[in-house]
Amino acid sequence: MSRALLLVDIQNDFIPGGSLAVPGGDLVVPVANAMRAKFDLVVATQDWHPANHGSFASNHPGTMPGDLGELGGLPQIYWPDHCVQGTRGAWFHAGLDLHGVTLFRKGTDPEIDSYSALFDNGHRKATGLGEFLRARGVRETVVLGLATDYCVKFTVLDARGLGFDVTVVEDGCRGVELVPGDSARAFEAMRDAGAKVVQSGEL
Ligand code: VGL
Ligand code: ZN
Repeated sequence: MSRALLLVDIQNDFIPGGSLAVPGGDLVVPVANAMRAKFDLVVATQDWHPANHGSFASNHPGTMPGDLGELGGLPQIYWPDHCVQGTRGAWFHAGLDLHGVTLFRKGTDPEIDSYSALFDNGHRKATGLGEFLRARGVRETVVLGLATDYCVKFTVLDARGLGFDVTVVEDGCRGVELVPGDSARAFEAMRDAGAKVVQSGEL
């Protein structure tokens, strides 16, 4: 049985100074780098939006970041422009060790958001990451990154839904916390779905 490390969206726009900064987002980088040596297979996901992406408040006149709207028939939080394809904000934190890492991009369709690395938000299409992992004999995924309350959470829930064993590294994650307590609630939801939540030192 083999396991893979999933590094979720450790991109400049989610790091303090970025357009959708996650408090303490930079602190997950050393945790990610320290974990790498324990894994043969490491995947890094990248939020990768076109400039006209429908999750951006700027593409819905009269709305502001943080507003709740709609996209493709689903409720959608409108975000600041972030992780626009080809921009510095979409690239990984400069300190993240990407050696030998496989990249998966998501959120490329302007009409569809994709918090999870495995499916879009409406579960209409798989990204291919689930198949990629299965084809390599992966049964267990270890997940960390940004943000706890969005992309980490939905990646973990979808991985559980596909039948993977999932361990989340709590100190390797940070949340947006639009509402205080969102990260704690996200970890609860992940536990309820059967994920193990651990500290990096335990692995
Ligand atoms: C994310 C909000 C919008 C994330 C991505 O990576 O958690 N959050 N796009
Ligand atoms: Zn996004």
